[in-house]
Amino acid sequence: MSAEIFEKVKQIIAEIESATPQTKEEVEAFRIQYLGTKNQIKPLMGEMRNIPNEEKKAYGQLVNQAKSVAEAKFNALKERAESAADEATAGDIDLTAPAVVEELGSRHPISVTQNKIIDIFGRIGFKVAEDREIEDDWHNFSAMNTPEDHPARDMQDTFYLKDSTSMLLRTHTSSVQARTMKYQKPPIRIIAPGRVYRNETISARAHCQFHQVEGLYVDENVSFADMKQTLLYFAQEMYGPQTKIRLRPSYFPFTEPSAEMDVSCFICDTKGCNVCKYTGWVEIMGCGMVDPKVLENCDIDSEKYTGFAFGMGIERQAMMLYKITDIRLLFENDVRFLKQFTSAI
Ligand code: 2U9
Repeated sequence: MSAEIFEKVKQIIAEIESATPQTKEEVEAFRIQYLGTKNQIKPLMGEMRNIPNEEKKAYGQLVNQAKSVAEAKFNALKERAESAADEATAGDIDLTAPAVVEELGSRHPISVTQNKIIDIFGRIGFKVAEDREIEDDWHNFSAMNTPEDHPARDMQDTFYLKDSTSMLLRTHTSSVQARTMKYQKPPIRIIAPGRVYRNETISARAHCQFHQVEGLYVDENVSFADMKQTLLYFAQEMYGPQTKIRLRPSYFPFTEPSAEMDVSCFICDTKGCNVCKYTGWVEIMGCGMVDPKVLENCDIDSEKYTGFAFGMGIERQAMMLYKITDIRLLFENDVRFLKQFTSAI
């Protein structure tokens, strides 16, 4: 009786070894038959009760052998099927096809221009100062000697925070410099780049948000001549070594005397073109000697110290450098526009 049962297990092992399932369906049928929940090997263990004690060990080993032969065969079949599938798809790959090129991003022209300005002033010792965009009225206007009834303070011109008459979106980065003067003592040599906000109607030439770089140099004996030479250096680094500058008298509440600075037109070299509107000159910034009242407002002794300051719109510089005719292009983030600018800085 037990010999018959032994024979049955050996037969099943032989069947497993000689099985040659080919298709996916045949391999699955093999798995169900020998390894599934109702497989043919399981009931063989139940036969153990009919095996004499001295043969039980050998019988158990034989049934386990059947199980491991089935598992090994199934694993081999599975591996063969997987590599066959790989080979099938390998045939679909066109090794001569060009590689997919990952698109590289590019720096925004405002960042490129801002970095260029920071770099130029950095070379003559100006450090970058940054601070908050939501400011209080004092640092944005009062410290800067802007009278209570100045139009810039009007709701029409400045974005105030909801339900506030004193918190606002800064209208210039001068507030950064007011903070620096209040909390650090001279010598101060900084440039303040950053985003500013003004309640303006959006057009090709103006936007309600734009970027500025302002500069400030405060020390003993700082003169108008120092300012002129510093700004000439900047103009020639930015627009080419042949660039000439021209200062025209102007007015700002925070500087006295004040001036507007033009550079000789880098398109036509002062011969006259539509960029300089046939004047030969292009305005690039405002500047002046820091008004003594601004120094005093920020607890700096105006008898001992003097300073010069300047301010420029980065969009204006970028538009001139890259011949961009509509400021709105700088805020739309259209990749077809942005892709045209590549720079290492
Ligand atoms: C302090 C004292 C004085 C910064 C200055 C200008 C002149 C100026 C405009 C240029 C175009 C603003 O972006 S724009 O619209 N700026 O003309 N800005 S002097 O004067 C300061 C700054 C800080 C403490």
